[in-house]
Amino acid sequence: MKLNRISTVVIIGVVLIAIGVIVGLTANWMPVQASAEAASVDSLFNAMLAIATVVFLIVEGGIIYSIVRFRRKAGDDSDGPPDHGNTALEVTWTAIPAVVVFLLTIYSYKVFSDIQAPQDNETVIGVTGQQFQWTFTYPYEPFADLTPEQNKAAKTSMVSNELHVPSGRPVRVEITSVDVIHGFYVPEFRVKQDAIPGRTTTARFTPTEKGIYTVVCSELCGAGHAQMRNPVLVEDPAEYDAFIANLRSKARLAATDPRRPERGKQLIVQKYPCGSCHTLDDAGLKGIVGPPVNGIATKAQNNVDNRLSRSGVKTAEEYLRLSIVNPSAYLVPGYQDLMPKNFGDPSVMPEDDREAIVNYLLTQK
Ligand code: HEC
Ligand SMILES: [Cu+2]
Repeated sequence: MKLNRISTVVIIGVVLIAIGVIVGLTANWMPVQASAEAASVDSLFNAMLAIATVVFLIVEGGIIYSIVRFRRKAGDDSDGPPDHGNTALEVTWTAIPAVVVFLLTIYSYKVFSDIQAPQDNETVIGVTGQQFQWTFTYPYEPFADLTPEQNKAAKTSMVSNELHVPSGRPVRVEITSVDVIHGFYVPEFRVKQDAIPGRTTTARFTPTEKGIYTVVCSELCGAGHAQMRNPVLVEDPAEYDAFIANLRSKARLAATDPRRPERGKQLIVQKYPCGSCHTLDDAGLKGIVGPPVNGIATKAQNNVDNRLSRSGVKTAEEYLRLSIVNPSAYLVPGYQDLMPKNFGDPSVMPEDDREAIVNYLLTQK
C-alpha cells in the first residue's frame, strides 16, 4: 500500500517535470532576438517558465483533485476533522522551493552580470526620459575651428528622438530622466532599465539583427505614457556613421547660428516632447493632450481669448516665451495645467533652444 503510494507520487512527479521541460523548451513567447544578449535572457526565462509550469500543475492539480475527492457527502453536516499539520510535508514543501529559488538566484545573477559586463570600444549614447518622449544624445568630437562656446553649443545639438545603433558594435546607454521615473525598454534587445531623475543608470547591449524596433516606456509616467514610443534603428556601422556625420553637420550649423527658426522646428520635432501633446501640421506633430498650435503666432498677435492681457505680456513673442517657461501663468480655455513646468530650467532647455523655438513658433501664422 505504502509502496504503491510512493510509486504513484514518483510517476506523477516525472510526468509533471516532463511537461515542464517540454513547455520550457518549446515556448516561443518572445519577439525576435535582435541583440547578442537576448539568447541568454530567453534561456533564463524559459527555465523559469518550465519550473513555473510544474508548480502551477501541482498547485492547480491539487486543488482540483481535492475538490473532487473530498467533496462533502449529501447529508453530512459534521465538521471536518481537526488537523495539526504534517511536519515532514511542511519541511519538504519549504525546502524544495528554497533550493529552486536559490539556484535561480545564482543563474539570474550570472546572466545579469554577463550582459552588464563592460566591453571594449563601447559606443556611448545618452538616453533622456521626459513626459512623454525619449531623446538620445550621441557622442561628440569637438570641431577644431570652433570656439569652446560654439563647441559647447554644438554638443547640445547632437540629439535625436530616434535611437540609431550600429549592428555588431557594443553599445552602452546612460539613462536619466528630467521629470518622473520612466522605464527604458526595448523588448527585441531584452533590455529594460529604469530612468530615474537625478541619477544615471546604464544598460549594455550589442545589436545584431538589422531592423526597426521601438523603445517604449515601462513605467506609468503620466497622461501621455502610452505615446512614449520612439523608433530604434539597428543599422550597418557605415549607415550609423553616416547618421552621426549628418547630426554633426547640423550641430555645426546650430553652433554658429543657434536661434534660427529652422533649428527651433528641428528641436520641437527631435529633442523636446512637444509632439506628444500638441498638434502642429507644419512640423508633423499629432498630439492631443494640449491645444493645437497651428497658427499660434496669429492667435497671439490678435490677443484671442485675451491671452496677452491675461498673462500680463505685450507681444506675441513674450507670450510664446511665457507659455513655455511658465505654462501655468495662463491656461488656454478648455485645457488643464498639464504642460511640463521644467522648460524654464536651462539644464532642461538651454536658452538658445528656447529662443529658437519661440522664433519658429512666431513663423506659424
Ligand atoms: C505633457 C503635455 C505637453 C507637452 C509635452 C507640451 N505641452 Fe504645451 N501645452 C500643454 C497644455 C495642456 C497646454 C494648455 C494649457 C496651458 O495653456 O498651459 C499647453 C499650451 C501651450 C502653448 C500655448 C498655446 C496657446 O494656444 O496659447 C504653447 C505655445 C505650448 N504649449 C508650446 C509647447 C512647446 C513648444 C512644447 C515643447 C517644448 C510643449 N508645449 C510641450 C501640454 C503640453
Ligand atoms: Cu515614461
